[in-house]
Amino acid sequence: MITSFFQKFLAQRKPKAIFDAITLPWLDRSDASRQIERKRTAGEISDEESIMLNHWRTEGYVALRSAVEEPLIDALWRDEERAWKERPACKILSEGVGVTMLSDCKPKEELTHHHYRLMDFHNLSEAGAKIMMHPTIVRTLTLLFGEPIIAMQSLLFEYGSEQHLHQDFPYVHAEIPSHLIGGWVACEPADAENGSLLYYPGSHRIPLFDFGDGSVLYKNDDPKKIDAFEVYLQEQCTKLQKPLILDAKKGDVLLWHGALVHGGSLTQNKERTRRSLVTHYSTKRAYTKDRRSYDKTPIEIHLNGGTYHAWQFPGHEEKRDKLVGEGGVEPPTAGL
Ligand SMILES: O=C(O)CCC(=O)C(=O)O
Repeated sequence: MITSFFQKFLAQRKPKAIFDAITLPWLDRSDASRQIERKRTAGEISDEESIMLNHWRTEGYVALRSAVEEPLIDALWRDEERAWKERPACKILSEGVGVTMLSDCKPKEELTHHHYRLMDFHNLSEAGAKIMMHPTIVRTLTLLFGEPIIAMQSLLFEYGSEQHLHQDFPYVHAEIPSHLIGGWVACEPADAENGSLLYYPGSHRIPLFDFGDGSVLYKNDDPKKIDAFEVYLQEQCTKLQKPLILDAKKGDVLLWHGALVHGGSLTQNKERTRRSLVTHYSTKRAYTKDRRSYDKTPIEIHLNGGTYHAWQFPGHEEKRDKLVGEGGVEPPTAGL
């Protein structure tokens, strides 16, 4: 009785932000290593998968080397090139400008900076959708979440983002904040010189930052909270091992926990591109509406055992039947 009063008093004095314990993904629970071993001995997962799942549990990321076929990546970038010429309905996020339509954007050569990304290009490019929902990626995500998965959004980067250290869940809102995984597909070699992904192994386990009233989410209310959050992450990460900079070959994939601290490393050679496709994934349970059209019933597209949503936007048509063929080796025909 005294203890519980004391605990309650302490909890009130120091508000904590925590993920809801009931809905935590299975690998974030305290019995995860026992559950992995149980599945391995029951033959539900292989020895290699059990090693990967334990790595995820302690480090917060997994690398899938040579997972995506190069012709599929080449098809995606042919679509990207065409999009800049033909300017279909597509959003672009660029530094100092925010989100605009691609049709309103200056020609690429006239942009004064390289920090731009095409948003949800998978809705225009069949190759993009096939990469985002690649069977190896979907299978791994399904193992990591332990339930059916969905892609929430994708970002197509041409150059290193140089994005500050962050965790994804405060900004990319799943209905269950702990149900979030980031995926990064190297569309060409990436390393420290062209500003590859930088990440702190094990940082998915640091105490969560309180954005106010115990909330783990940033609600676009006060940019000063972002500054405080970044200072907090930096402080927490100095207690961990040194960050890694992803050294990737074309077709390599990195999946990271929604709470892993990461960012874009500073680009040493500004002329060198760093093509990559980033996707944020959740579970079907935790992402039931399309964030772009909250008032509409989402149109689900099923691919390779995973799901994503069609884009319900005036002027956009989801032309799945006319896009790049199997393997991504045909030239792109439509969808742009
Ligand atoms: O690709 C990068 O440089 C950073 C991407 C990232 O941090 C994100 O999309 O969450």
